[in-house]
Amino acid sequence: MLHPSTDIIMNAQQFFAADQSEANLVKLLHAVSVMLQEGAEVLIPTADNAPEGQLLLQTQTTESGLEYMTAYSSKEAYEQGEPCNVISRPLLNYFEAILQMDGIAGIIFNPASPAPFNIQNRMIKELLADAKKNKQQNAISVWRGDITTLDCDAIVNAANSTLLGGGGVDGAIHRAAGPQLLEECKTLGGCPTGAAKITYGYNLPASYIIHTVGPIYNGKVEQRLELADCYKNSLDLARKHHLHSIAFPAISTGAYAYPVDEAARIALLTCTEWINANADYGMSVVLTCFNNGVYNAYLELVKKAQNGELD
Ligand code: AR6
Repeated sequence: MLHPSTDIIMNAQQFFAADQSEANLVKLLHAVSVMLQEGAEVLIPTADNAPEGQLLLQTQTTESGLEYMTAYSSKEAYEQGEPCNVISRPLLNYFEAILQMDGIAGIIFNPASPAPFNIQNRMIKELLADAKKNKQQNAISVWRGDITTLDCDAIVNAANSTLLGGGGVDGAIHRAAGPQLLEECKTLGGCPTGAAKITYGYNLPASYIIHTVGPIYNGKVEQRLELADCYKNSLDLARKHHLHSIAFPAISTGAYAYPVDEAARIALLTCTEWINANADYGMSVVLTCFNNGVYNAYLELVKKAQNGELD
C-alpha cells in the first residue's frame, strides 16, 4: 500500500524547495518517519540491464561521488521522472536492506522532484531506531516548567475561542512561536469549547501547536465533559497527524478559573483512558505545571493512582 495521505513527503519537499531552512528539513524527516510508522510502501526504480532472472535496483551518484539508492514515495512523484520499471516495497524493509548494501551512502527520495532529498545511512539508522521506539512509547509524565521550551512533536495551547491570542500560556506560546503563528491562526475561523485545531510551531522547539479551548468555570457538571474533550480531542488530532509526543498545560486553571484539583484529575484520567484505548500507538504525554498548585495536585493524584485509589 502506498502512503494513504496525499503524499506528505512530496508536500514537505515543496516547502524545502522554496526554503531550505532547518525547520523544513525537520518537516521532511518527520514525513519520512511517518511513512515508516505507517508501514508505507515506496516505488523503487529497477535497472533494465539486469542479468536474466535477477533484480537490479537503480542507483544515483551525486556530484560528490557518493552512490545512493532511490525511491519514489507515490505514483505522482514517480510520474515527475523518466518512465522506468519499479517495484513496490515497505520503506522499513528497504531502509534495512540499504544499510546492508556495500558502497551505498543512503537514499534519495523522489529524485525527479524540485528538491530531491538525500538521507545518509547514519540518519536512516536513527529513523529506524526511532520508528521502533515510537511503537512502544506509551507514557504519561508530570513536568514542572515552561511549556514553550519543550522539544516534543506538539504542545497544546489553552486558547480562547477566537484563537487570536491572549494572556497566560496562550500569550507565552504566541510570543515564543513568533508572528507567523497569529497569521496561521487567523485562517482557522476560531474554535468551539472542547474542540482542537492544529498549526505549525514556527519558532518553537515543538513542531506543532494544538489549540484547544477550555471551559470558563461556572460550576456546572457538564463542564467536566468539555474539559475532558479538550484533552481527548487534542490527543485524537495528534494521532491523526501521526504525532507521538504531546505536552499539555493545565487547561482552564488560570484565567478560566477551573478548580485545580478537579481539573488535574480530569486531565490525568482522560489521558490515561486515551492511552489505554490507543495501546497500539506510541504516545508520550507530558502534563506541564507552571505553578506549585498544579504540580502538587498532579503529584497527589499520581500517588493515588499508584495506590489504585484513583477512579
Ligand atoms: N507553560 C506552562 N503552563 C503555563 C504557562 C507556560 N508558559 N503559562 C501559564 N501556564 P491560562 P486558561 C499555566 O490562564 O485558564 C488566555 O488569555 C497556568 O499557570 O493560560 O485555559 C487565553 O487566550 C495555568 O495553570 O489558560 C484564554 O482567553 C494554565 O497554564 C484564557 O487565557 C492555564 O492558564 C484561557 O484560560
